[in-house]
Amino acid sequence: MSQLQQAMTMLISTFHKYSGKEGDKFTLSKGELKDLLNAELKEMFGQSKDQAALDKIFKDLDANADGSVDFQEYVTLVACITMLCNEFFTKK
Ligand SMILES: [Ca+2]
Repeated sequence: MSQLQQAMTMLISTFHKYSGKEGDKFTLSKGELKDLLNAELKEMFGQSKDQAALDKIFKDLDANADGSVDFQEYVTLVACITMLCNEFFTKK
């Protein structure tokens, strides 16, 4: 597999590692999102002990406001972070 294909596979498997913990297997609950952010993205979000901050992130991500973060909403988050990283590395 190419590096990009590996990255896509990792993106998918990371989502399912957390989405399968409780409730709907194919969406992230607020608790699952918190675990994912703390374990996988803590350099970007900090260790989020602040419930209000987590509530806001969750609300912003839950674009269709159904109370869970689905795969599309998760990929949007990762894509946004990736774009910010790219801007950081290409800034002159
Ligand atoms: Ca949703």
